[in-house]
Amino acid sequence: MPLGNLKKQGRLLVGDNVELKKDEFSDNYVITKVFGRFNEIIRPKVTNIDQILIVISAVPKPDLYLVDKLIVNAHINNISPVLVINKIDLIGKEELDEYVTMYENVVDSIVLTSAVNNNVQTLKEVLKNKTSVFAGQSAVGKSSLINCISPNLNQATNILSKKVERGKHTTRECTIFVLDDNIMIADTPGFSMLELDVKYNELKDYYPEFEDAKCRYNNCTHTTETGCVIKSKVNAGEINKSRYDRYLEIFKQLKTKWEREYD
Ligand SMILES: Nc1nc2c(ncn2[C@@H]2O[C@H](COP(=O)(O)OP(=O)(O)OP(=O)(O)O)[C@@H](O)[C@H]2O)c(=O)[nH]1
Ligand SMILES: [Mg+2]
Ligand SMILES: [Zn+2]
Repeated sequence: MPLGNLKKQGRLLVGDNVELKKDEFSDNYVITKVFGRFNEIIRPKVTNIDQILIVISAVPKPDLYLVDKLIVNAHINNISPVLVINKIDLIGKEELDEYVTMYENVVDSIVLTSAVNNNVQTLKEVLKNKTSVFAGQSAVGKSSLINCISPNLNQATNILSKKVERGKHTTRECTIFVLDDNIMIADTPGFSMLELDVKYNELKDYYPEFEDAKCRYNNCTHTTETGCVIKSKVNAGEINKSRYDRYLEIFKQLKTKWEREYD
């Protein structure tokens, strides 16, 4: 069956491991088997991924709700989340420090890059011997970074729309590249919406900074309960307040959705 049809039916995803057989009568190969998947995510739509590279940049301004949701999604699917702060040639020190402190204890690593200055050495190290996927808003520089890592790929890139400082959705489909040093990396179209597939009272399980909290109630959601250790830690400045405020908002949205669907 042609590749396109298998993809449309959802029977084949970018990242799938397959068995190929050479066609007897032509130079074509046919897929005879799709092997089992160890994980599968919907946004970006990929499978068998070791790490997700969440890319943010100075412009367009990061949507930190999207970043937090991508991290939750990574943890749900046992994928290691890495934050890539790109366009560091444009970012002020204060803003950079803010992102680093906000996420240093939340993601597995933070990598600073600049595609215009060809500053991708650390990123290359992080990619070695792994299958990775880029995720993030349009125009943060995902395809530009891939081009720096492997210039002969020459992925299309495009400038920001000046008026609204929004990307132009240049990359249209997800493509995986096999590079030297055992690097497999998928470039993906930028996106700004992500729906989490998690029950509101389980959201807390995917926040590393909430781990081992000894709140008064065992099943404390760290929202309105009395005797909540997490709230005290936020007030004491031990947990990042803006991450916590976004947690409360995402919790509220998930709860409203749940009540609409199940109550
Ligand atoms: N100053 C600066 N500009 C960059 C950097 N990286 C990328 N850009 C520019 O940002 C714009 C968008 O880059 P792309 O690589 O197309 O962004 P993308 O994330 O692939 O966007 P989509 O494919 O739409 O999701 C281009 O004009 C790039 O030249 C960087 O490190 N510094
Ligand atoms: Mg792109
Ligand atoms: Zn609590």
